[in-house]
Amino acid sequence: MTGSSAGVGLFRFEWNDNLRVGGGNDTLDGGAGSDEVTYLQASKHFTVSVAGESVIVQDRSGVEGTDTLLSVNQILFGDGGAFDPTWLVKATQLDQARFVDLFEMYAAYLNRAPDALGVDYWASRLVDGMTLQQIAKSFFVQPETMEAYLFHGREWAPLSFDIALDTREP
Ligand SMILES: [Ca+2]
Ligand SMILES: [Ca+2]
Repeated sequence: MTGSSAGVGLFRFEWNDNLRVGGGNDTLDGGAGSDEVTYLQASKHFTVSVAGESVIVQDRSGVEGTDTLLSVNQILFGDGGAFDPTWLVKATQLDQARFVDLFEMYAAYLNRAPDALGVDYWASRLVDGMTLQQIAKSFFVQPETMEAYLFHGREWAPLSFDIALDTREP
């Protein structure tokens, strides 16, 4: 499926679709099924934000316009970059205090500031009902975490952070 180069009013697709939006400003509703939207430009050209249930994908180079996507499960970029925008939408439902928890977890476990997509992914898992402890466990199976701990020669988990977690959730 291809959107018009001038941009379109509204597309709504009720099956599993792989959609190629055009150059203008498009509004696209994936409808039912599992939907992918493909952009030809590399991911570095895009800014992705959330407005309500929709994801706004802006091509800062101007080539692909600014598109409003609803019910899309995967966005693919020309450089092979891909992500699930439903994380972004869900992440916006998380309250500020729990975002702070996530940021602290990044600092404690990975010793770095979180990347935007990583935070949105884990924020969406919190909204899904995953606990901070479960997320902490998931952090440990990531190669980056193991490397960070080997590099700094620390014990397996920062003790102070474990205590913080224990007091936070019953
Ligand atoms: Ca669909
Ligand atoms: Ca477009």
